[in-house]
Amino acid sequence: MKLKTLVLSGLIGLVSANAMAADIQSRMIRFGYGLNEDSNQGRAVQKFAAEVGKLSGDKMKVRAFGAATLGSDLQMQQALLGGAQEMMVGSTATLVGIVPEMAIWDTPFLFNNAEEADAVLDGPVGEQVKAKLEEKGLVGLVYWENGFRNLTNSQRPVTSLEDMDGIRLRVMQNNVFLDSFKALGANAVPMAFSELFTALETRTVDGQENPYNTILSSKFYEVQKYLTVTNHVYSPWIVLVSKKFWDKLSDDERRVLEQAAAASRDFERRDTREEAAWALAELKEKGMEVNELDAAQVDRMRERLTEVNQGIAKEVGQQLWDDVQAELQKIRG
Ligand code: TK8
Repeated sequence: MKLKTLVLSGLIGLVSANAMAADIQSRMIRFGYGLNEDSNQGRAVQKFAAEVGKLSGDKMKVRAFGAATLGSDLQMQQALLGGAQEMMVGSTATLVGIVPEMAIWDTPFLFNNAEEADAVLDGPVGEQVKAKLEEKGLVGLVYWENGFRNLTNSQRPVTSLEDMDGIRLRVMQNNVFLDSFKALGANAVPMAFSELFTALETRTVDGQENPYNTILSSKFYEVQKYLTVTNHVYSPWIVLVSKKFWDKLSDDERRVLEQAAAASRDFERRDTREEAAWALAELKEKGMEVNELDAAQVDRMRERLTEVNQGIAKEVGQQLWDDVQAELQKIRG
């Protein structure tokens, strides 16, 4: 054997020896997600699957199902609760029916940049909100970045608040989003992401809002002409495990999932930010007309959107609201 092969097989031997010694059974994990395989979400699920394989000596296998083939976020959540599906990733916004505190992340303009989001989500408050899932039958592993959301529509360039008037806008199935866009004058329609492309194509709705990455990977540019840079809210994704499945796992098996999730998070955030940095130019290239809002319009929008803040504080509890604000103060110095 060549030296390289020897060293390599030695290494592989080591990994599987560790996995062998550990208390790891052969496990099949069905992991569902909403976006296409060729998306930041799909790539990160692949990364997670590879890590789980590596850390478990290939005993634990992740089978990935993209493009909502296992159902919408809400349907997958139900499947996890019932134990019919082991894992998923989706927007925290779609979880508010199970854990109302998740609505804190829907606060318009909560974070000024991704660093603030990372610090709060990975810090004590983010952990505390994530931990609420457990008593409801879900285990939250890590937050991924969906990203800052921007507005698209097929009707007209939106450069002022008034331009939003009457636009039929799909929003996530979440009250904060519904109230926010009603406050902006849009005709907001809650709808699952899995139905969105068709709804845009058939003009059942005029517009939607999502990060550049998603507008690109879901090919919304094919059915949406206008994009307005609003960055109105930062959306996290959260990686979930069915508690029914989790309860069957040994400590070693749980550690495999936790370590793989942490690796996938770091990968996903890097990948998403790299893609977001060039995605807008690509969307222009694909024919979208991109509009920026001038400072006065941003202020007006911000003012209108923050009308919903009191409602959010009520929904999540004043204490949590204050804790997040305090944490942001600390970060901002
Ligand atoms: C994907 C969704 C998506 C979200 C939305 O399943 O619904 O608009 O941004 O990422 O969770």
